[in-house]
Amino acid sequence: MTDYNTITLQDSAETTEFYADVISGLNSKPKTLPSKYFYDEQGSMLFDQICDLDEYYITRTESQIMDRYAHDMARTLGEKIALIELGSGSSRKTRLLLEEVAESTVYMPVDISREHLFKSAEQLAFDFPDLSIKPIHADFTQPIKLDNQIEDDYRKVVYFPGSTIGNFEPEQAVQLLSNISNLVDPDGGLLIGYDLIKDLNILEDAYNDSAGVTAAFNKNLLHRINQELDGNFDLDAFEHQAIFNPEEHRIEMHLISLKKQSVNIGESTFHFEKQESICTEYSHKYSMDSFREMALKAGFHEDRCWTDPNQYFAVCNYRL
Ligand code: AVI
Repeated sequence: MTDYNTITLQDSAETTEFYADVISGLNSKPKTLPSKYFYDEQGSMLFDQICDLDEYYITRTESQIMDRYAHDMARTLGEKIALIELGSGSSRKTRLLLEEVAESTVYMPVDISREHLFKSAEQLAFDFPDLSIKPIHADFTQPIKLDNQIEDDYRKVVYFPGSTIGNFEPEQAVQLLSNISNLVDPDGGLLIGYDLIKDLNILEDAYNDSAGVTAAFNKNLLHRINQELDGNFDLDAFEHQAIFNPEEHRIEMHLISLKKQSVNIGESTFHFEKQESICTEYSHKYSMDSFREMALKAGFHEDRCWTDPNQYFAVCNYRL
């Protein structure tokens, strides 16, 4: 195994935080669970399957944009950049960008799932032997420390693909973008992919796929609570639901209790009414104007945008 010089989180600290977030989410009204906990090993695998679904246009469309414009993007980013990718770095779109970036690039994938991070970093190191890779095991929703891993003459650029920014509520999204602006210094940048508002049926089908993979992905969160936090959720007593909220411009994912029931997690007990929901994820969709406005609140100025012919998705470069 490659001996990476990495920054890691403590397992016990992760479990404590997971427990605290689950208890607080299930005590709130309406009940919620944070979507960042979808991504254990099984959840990451299910998410990879979602990305290959016909209905899930997001990955395919972003890949098409990268296929066509990665060369252009890499030229826009320039030489001597530290490319800090937030979220998993195993995907095809990352590869398309890495194939085009200057040789001097240092690639720093940041991920909360240690397994996924190291596996994909190993694979990338094999496929891109000349690329300098420095994985960082961290929760990118918190300010990230790079601990002098980058030389001073490198420009920091955060790459945040996949429309993951959409999983944050607008206020949190601005906070995250502000954290990114602090991380990259005044000469740094941001290359970000986000999902555009489109026909309601296309949106809802993407989150209610016919093979039931998204449903399994959603329910895996309950399985994870059972396994890691001593829970006793009956997965058959909850149903996956995904609906578009036109006022908030977002897909909302829920787990609906199919009966009146109680669930134990460790020492705590939670009561559910029949049809009561746990909201597990928001996936916000933007217009190019609304996203530009939001980025500006964090100090980022739009430089260039690349999109597909249907205008389903956008990848934009920002400068401070
Ligand atoms: C990671 N994120 C951008 C996905 C999305 O589309 O919001 C997560 C997802 N949830 C259900 N399907 C995919």
